[in-house]
Amino acid sequence: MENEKKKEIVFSAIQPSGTITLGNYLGAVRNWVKMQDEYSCIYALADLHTITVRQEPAQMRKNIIDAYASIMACGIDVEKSLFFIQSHVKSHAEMAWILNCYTQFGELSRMTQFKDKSAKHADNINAGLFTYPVLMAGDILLYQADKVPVGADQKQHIEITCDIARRFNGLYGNVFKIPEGFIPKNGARVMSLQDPTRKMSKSDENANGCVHILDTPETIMRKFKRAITDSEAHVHYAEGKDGINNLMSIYSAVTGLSYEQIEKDFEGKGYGDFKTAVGEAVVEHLRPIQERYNQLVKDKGYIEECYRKADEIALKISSRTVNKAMKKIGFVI
Ligand code: ATP
Ligand code: LTN
Repeated sequence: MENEKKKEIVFSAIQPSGTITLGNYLGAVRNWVKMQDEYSCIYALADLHTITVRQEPAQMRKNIIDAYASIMACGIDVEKSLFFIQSHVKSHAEMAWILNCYTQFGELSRMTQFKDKSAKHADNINAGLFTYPVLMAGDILLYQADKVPVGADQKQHIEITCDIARRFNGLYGNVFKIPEGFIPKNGARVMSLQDPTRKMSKSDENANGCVHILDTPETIMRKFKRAITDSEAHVHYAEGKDGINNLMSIYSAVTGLSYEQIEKDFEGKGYGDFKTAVGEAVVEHLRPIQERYNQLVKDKGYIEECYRKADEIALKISSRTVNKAMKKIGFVI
């Protein structure tokens, strides 16, 4: 009887704005993989989101296919989960427009990611950058998702999604399921190896701060060996030791060891040994992912087959929600 219970729905997405980072993987994608058996999972490449920042067309095309193959290589199984490309499913743009009219200027002005990104791209503070969380809210609400696995930086966007959904439901009845964020205990906020007070990001200017899941073992080792730490040379987790805390959290996430165990294992050893151990553990963890990726990219036809199939199903599911919302609002459909 138990397994006849309807599975809860999981939705999440990632921008193909560059190569997938260790932060994306530990904060989000790894959980997507883990949730595939227990939940009915729907994942997307949020390519519509990426044009809030200027993209070079040929590079963007390449990034989309590479990101799709990378996520599959991380363990997203297209037989179990739906994995589609956002721009191929027109419901996303439609829902974003509708929800824009149920979102207040004031609440969008409070989004910290908007503040950060508009400071970073001061020459292009476009309306899309401002309404980005509304597109994201639509992504989630279209699929009536119960849970949304994301890194800690997306917490505020999940909250605004719930606010918009409650507001809409308050006006028109139960149209949207109210989702819940699902943020991992370990790896929710991987920091830059060069500035451990800032999150590791695909678009970091300092390439040494960010580990990409497809970096070669040599590159990964070099980046970890150069990671910024403090001058104490004692491996333990403590306030103010941002660099070491970050390395411990990465090490713990890939080995499964507790902080206590790590402190014990590295007692009397210096930071050099620890950095090497973290680098090696990450290299080993990523090795099978890189092998699968190298196999997958050889067959672009297969990749296309996978996303086309998923795009079609996603369109069917999401159109139902668009129609329901439009009917309630008063459109003649
Ligand atoms: P960009 O640099 O283009 O803003 P990003 O690297 O921040 O991109 P997104 O595509 O915006 O990545 O995020 C995809 C997922 O990865 C989200 O769930 C996000 O919370 C998670 N994520 C991103 N960076 C980190 C990080 N440093 N630590 C943990 N999770 C992260
Ligand atoms: N904004 C997200 C990417 C994203 C997303 C979503 C995440 C777009 N749509 C829906 C979860 C659910 C980000 O990580 N920057």
